[in-house]
Amino acid sequence: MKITEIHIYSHDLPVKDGPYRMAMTEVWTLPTTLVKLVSDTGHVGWGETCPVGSTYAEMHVGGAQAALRAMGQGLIGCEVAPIPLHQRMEALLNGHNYAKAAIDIAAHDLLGRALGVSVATLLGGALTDRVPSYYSTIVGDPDETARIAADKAAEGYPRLQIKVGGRPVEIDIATVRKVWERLRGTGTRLAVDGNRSLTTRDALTLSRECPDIPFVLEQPCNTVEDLQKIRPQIRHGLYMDENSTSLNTVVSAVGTGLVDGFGMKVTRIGGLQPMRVFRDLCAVRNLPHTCDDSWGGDIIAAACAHIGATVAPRLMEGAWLAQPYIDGHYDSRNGVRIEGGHIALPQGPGLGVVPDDGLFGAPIASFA
Ligand code: 0XW
Ligand code: MG
Repeated sequence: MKITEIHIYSHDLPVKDGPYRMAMTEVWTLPTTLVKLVSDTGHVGWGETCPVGSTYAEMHVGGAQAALRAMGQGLIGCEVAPIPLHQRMEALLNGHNYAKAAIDIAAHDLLGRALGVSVATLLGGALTDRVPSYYSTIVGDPDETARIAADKAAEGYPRLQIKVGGRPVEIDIATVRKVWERLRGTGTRLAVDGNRSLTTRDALTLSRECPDIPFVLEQPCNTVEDLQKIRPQIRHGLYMDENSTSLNTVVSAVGTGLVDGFGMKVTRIGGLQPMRVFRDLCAVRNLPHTCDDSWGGDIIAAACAHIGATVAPRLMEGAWLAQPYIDGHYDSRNGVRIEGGHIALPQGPGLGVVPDDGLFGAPIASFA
């Protein structure tokens, strides 16, 4: 089964009650990029990639679209199967994992639809049909953040991620303390995410001032070297998010014991094929991780839910979705939703989501 057509679409996802605010990023509207693959058997598959602005990670919408245009023609005639597809993409373009991920997700969707099985089945098999999510606060006022945290825990989220950074560390410490006052005894797991913004000094202060609060510290500082520097001195588990840009970085971080887990994004690592390798590496070393993405609509949400469903529940830290921040769905019947802090695994072949492509207007590029 070979690729005969590729269509690329651009679509805006405005942030509901925006902005979405992290330490170094504030976004109001996210332009997402969708990919539709058609095979010589007449099957269709959808992929998506949606960087959360242009400073969160080494990715931006212009880069995604340029990379997809650069690869488009060379992918016509390629086998719709993850391994030949990644080989072909590597031969066409070095890097740009987040653009390759959109093709990879579309190929998994198409293959699943052609074989009549779900993407989770292609990835090894679902262990659950109710995938845990987690809620992420924005960088905000300590009392307001604690109120939101208590509400979201009561709603059923098994885990919360509190954003910190971009301000005096004393406010971050006060925020984490107020959140913990509300969460203690609820069993809700807690991550504190600096999104690369803290100095090593402030990361150490935050950890030392909260020795009694059992959070994991997610990507507090900018570089792998910063993480190596604080690692022996912090009192909390250390998770890597933005620095884990490839399987190579993951292998080093896992092999050297630098981290206790990961916040992992499907598009940053290059799609579902590398994501399943990542999942299996983490399983070997008993490392918990998320299965999510930086932003995106129903296609990204479904991809995260399918890979998330295949992770051993004790290692699954949740699939964050942008859905609570977005109005509407690509598929009005089977749109992916979080209810009670969990995601019902989309049913049906492939991703289980069939977008109404009328929503996206004319393609910005097509290849055949
Ligand atoms: C909370 N997220 C999954 C969504 C935002 O894009 C940032 C990200 C993170 O954990 O850094
Ligand atoms: Mg993070």
